[in-house]
This record gives sequence, C-alpha cells and structure tokens, in this order.
Amino acid sequence: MVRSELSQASILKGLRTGFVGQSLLYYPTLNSTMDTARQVAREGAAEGTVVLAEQQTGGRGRLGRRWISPPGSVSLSIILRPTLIPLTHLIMVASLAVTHSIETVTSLSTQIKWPNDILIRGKKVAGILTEGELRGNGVDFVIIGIGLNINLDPATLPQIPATATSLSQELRREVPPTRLVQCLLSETEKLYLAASGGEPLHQEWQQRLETLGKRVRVKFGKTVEVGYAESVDSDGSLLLRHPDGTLVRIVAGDITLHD
Ligand code: BT5
Repeated sequence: MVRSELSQASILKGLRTGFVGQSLLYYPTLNSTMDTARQVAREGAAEGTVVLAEQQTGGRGRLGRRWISPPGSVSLSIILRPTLIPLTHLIMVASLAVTHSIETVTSLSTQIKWPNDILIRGKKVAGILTEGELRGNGVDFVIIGIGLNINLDPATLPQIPATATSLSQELRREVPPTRLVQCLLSETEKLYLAASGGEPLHQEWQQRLETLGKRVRVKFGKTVEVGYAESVDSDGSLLLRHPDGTLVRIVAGDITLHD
C-alpha cells in the first residue's frame, strides 16, 4: 500500500468550488463520517461542509447494513441545507456526481444500480447513503454520504463482498485520490446547483441506470414487489410494471433491489 497523499491541505489546494468542501474536516480514521457530519451539522456547520475519512471502523450502509472502509477507500459526508430541491433528487445529484468524477479522472465507464449503487462492469465501486433532519416544517440539513473504493484489492479483504471492485482493480494502476475527491466535490456542487435551479436530472440518470429493462424484485420493509423495471419519474422514483399490467411507483431511498 502506498502512503496516502490525501490531506486537508492537498484537497483544498486547487479545489474549484464555491462552497462544497471549502470547509473540510479531514480524519485518517473515524467511526462513521455520517455521525461526525450530523454532530457538526447540529452545531450549525455551513452548507457544503465535508467530513472525510480514509478509514471507518463503523461505516454504515442502508437499512442497518455495513459499509467496509479499509485503507485505500475514501469515505465522505457532505452537509447540505436544501430549500428548493426535493430530497429524492439528492440521490440523483450524488450518484451522477460519483459517475462523472470517476469517468473524468479514470475514463472508466460506470453504471448506476437503482437507487444508489455505482457499478463498474457489474461490480460495486461506490455506495451512497442520504440522511437528514427536519426543523419545524422544513429540512434543517441533509447529509450525503459517499463511500468509494479507490486503491484497494477487494480479493485481499475478506470483509468486502465478492460483488465489489475498486478503481485500481479495474484500471490495474493506482488512482490519485486527491484529484478524484476534488472532482467529486465540484461535480456535486454543480449538479446540486443545477437541480436547485430546476434543471431536470432524471433523463441522464435514467440513461445510466443498468436496472431498467430488467425483471426485478424490490423489497421494502416486509413488502416485496416483483415486476419489470420500466423507467423512472422526474424525482427518481422507479416505475415498476407488474405482470398484470399495473404500474407501481417506488420512491427512491426506501428499498433494496435484488436481481
Ligand atoms: C450503501 O449501502 O451502499 C451506502 C454506503 C454508504 C457509505 C458511506 S461512506 C461515507 C458515509 N459514512 C458512512 O458510515 N456511510 C457513508 P447499501 O446499499 O445498504 O449497501 C451495503 C452493502 O454493500 C453491504 O451489505 C455489502 O454487501 C456491500 N459493501 C459493503 N462494503 C462495501 C465496499 N467497500 N465495496 C463494495 N460493496 C460493499
């Protein structure tokens, strides 16, 4: 393992954003960047504050699942205080930001597995988790958590499932993490501002979804829906066609997808 080049100073130097990442809390190791981000958000952290760790000991996925974050991965949480954008759009913002930044820095091509997995050649390279808190009738803050496998070999890490990959694994060479993080933060800002200005993201998102056109099994709570993944609507919800022809709408963020 090469010594990591990541640091607060290296990321801030050359970061071309107006607010995302301009306040950056960097840690070699944390339990979960989500917990630290929530704490600083409650204390009033500015919109765009980023908490970044090179390793997590208690990384979280959705629905109580774990996210394994060994050396060579990057875990970050971005605090946003959205007023003009529905929360479901933030999953589209985050997943498109991840795909754009991977493609810009590595020229690998990526797909999105609805709603929040980023895949390369069918294997998971990044995961996204969004959490938020309300204040009164509005949103106080939302935290977008992104975990990325950059320079690691999943085959040597038994905790990581066989369905995982990393950028270095796909490219057969190491990827500069600083450049990737800078690009990810600036893509997130760009897409967040675009979505807040009413620009639709779902067409591009839909084109990148590997899920569409497949028969899928979608589980949420104790309910299971089986059908043909037909399309997504403008807020990213999945439109699932039942065998009897009826169409159901499943809101992003609520569910797990099985193929
Ligand atoms: C996710 O959940 O994919 C969301 C992961 C979000 C992680 C970020 S890191 C920064 C922030 N801080 C946190 O504590 N979390 C966020 P889900 O769709 O539930 O997928 C979880 C599943 O992905 C696990 O059950 C494993 O099967 C698989 N998995 C775990 N670690 C992985 C890894 N490093 N690479 C690929 N797959 C992994």
